[in-house]
Amino acid sequence: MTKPHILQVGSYPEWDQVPLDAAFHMHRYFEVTDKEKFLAEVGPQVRGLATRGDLGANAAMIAACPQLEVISVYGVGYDAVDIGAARARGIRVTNTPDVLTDDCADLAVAMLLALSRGVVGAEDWVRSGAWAEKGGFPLQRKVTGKRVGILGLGRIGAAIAHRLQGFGMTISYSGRARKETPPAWTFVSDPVTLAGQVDFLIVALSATPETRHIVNAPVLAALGPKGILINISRAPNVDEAALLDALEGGQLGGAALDVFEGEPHLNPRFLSAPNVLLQPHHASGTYETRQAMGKLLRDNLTAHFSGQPLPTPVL
Ligand code: 8YV
Repeated sequence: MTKPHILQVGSYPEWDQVPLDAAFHMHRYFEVTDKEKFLAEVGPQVRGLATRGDLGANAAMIAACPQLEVISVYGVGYDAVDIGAARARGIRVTNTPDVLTDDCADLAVAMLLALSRGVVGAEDWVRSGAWAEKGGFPLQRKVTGKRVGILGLGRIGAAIAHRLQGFGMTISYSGRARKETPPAWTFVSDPVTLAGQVDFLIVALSATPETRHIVNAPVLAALGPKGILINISRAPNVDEAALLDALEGGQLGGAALDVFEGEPHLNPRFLSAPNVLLQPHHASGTYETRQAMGKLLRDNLTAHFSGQPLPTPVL
């Protein structure tokens, strides 16, 4: 049987590329220079598209593939896929939820602890000789028993909250609706009110047009000069200009960020902003999780082309 033609938008580790090449005719979009010409040549035979959460599939790419049946996303966030264009043509869309929930929650907690306790600065304090020269590292901020607000209590947000409950923290959350939660967790309908009640605000929302800049100047002002923002969702959920203004002006205590507008080319103001922890969009970046994501990416494609139910459908 002819192997289905798949447009591969971005690179995958070798352990995914080998089985993909064995099962499908992979057209490596990311390797060509003239992408428009490449799409015109291979698009008509493409039946599937393999992409990543950070890369997605825009309307032009989808339109260039008139036989496209399925888009498989390596990642839980499918905001970079033009869902409207896919829906209009009845194209299936899948992602890789659940297998990365723990890693994303673990990194959110690690970022909160690292920033609040100054772990990166303390490492530099030792390495630079400042400890011997200047004495003890400056005092930092306690985490246990503090108040945390989760913006978006989905799978990842809830996993973060369960972890932080272990630190004796008071848990509040905001989102479209109240959720079934442990009784001690408090639902707050408005992000500004939530931010005003917490020491740490963690953004774990899926990115949609409705959530764009949901963390804006009023939310940051409510979080305040001792408040810490943590974003492991998507950059557009945060108004970066307002965030940088608040950090530089001392109106926000600090920020730990795994995602950035224009990543990997982030706004250079972040490099000199006070009390920020910068991470390279690696919340799902462990061997175990990325191997599970790759298998789920392949399983969705294999299921589609063998007429089986999709393991993790979005659309
Ligand atoms: C990316 C992510 O997919 O799961 C997501 O939505 O953002 C990440 O896991 C990752 O960058 C893989 O390329």
